[in-house]
Amino acid sequence: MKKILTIQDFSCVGKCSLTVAIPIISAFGIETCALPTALLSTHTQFKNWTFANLCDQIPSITDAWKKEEIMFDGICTGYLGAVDLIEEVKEIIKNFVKKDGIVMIDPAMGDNGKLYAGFDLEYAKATKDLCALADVITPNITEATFMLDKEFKDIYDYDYLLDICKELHKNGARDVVLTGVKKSESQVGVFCLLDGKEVYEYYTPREPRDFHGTGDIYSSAVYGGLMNGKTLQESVKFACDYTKHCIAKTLAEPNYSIYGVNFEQCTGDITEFIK
Ligand code: PXL
Repeated sequence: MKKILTIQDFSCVGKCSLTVAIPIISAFGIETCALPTALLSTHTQFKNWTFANLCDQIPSITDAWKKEEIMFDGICTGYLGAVDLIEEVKEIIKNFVKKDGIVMIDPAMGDNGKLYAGFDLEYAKATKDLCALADVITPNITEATFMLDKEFKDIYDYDYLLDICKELHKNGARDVVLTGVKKSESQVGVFCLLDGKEVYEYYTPREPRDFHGTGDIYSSAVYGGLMNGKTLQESVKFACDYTKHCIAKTLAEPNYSIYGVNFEQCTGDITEFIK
């Protein structure tokens, strides 16, 4: 059984980061160890929330892991929370991944042309440096343009997407998966550049509204696929279909919440995919 480490915040309420990565990656038959970088009452899309940075805990945790000779078959990261945490995560990636392990970084820090509350250009720059250590990165267009100091566009063409991916590949990541790409008003999906050479695109019909946390569900599903030996194309395609199904399940509920989607009701898709 493969054993991976996921490093992200723990938001008590709101279905994102560790509370989706642990169940989803586990559903792929992978032991999912977790390092929380911060403790929040909810994710930051709510009006009232608390944030406790857990950075001071990390050195003693990693010292203990070293003594226990703990190593992981891969590491995936998401929303981290502060620049000091990013520095710790870089060290963990350098020291705790087995040879040929897969490192995936989701530079979760913004959407719709804006950074999330509490993040600034220094955070975006530190995240760009972190992405240089990855085999695979999964930014949305907002995150990509903040990392590259490029103009954010809501309407774009193939060349704009390809340029972004090429620049992020040049920064260091092997494979770039640009998420939340609108092919048209009615289609959303991913634009990928594999090893700086091959383009792969996949789109599904777009649901009528946005839900929080879907980026985290998406990246967890991509990572679960990769850790099961699926190709990047197979993994990103499955993750699109899975996320779409989670949104559809949510929309089917009366009084649904926009603060997270019903991923728990779609885990059968994962079982089917890895069969
Ligand atoms: O990646 C989404 C996310 C994760 N964690 C926290 C967040 C958000 C989005 O706002 O606030 C704490």
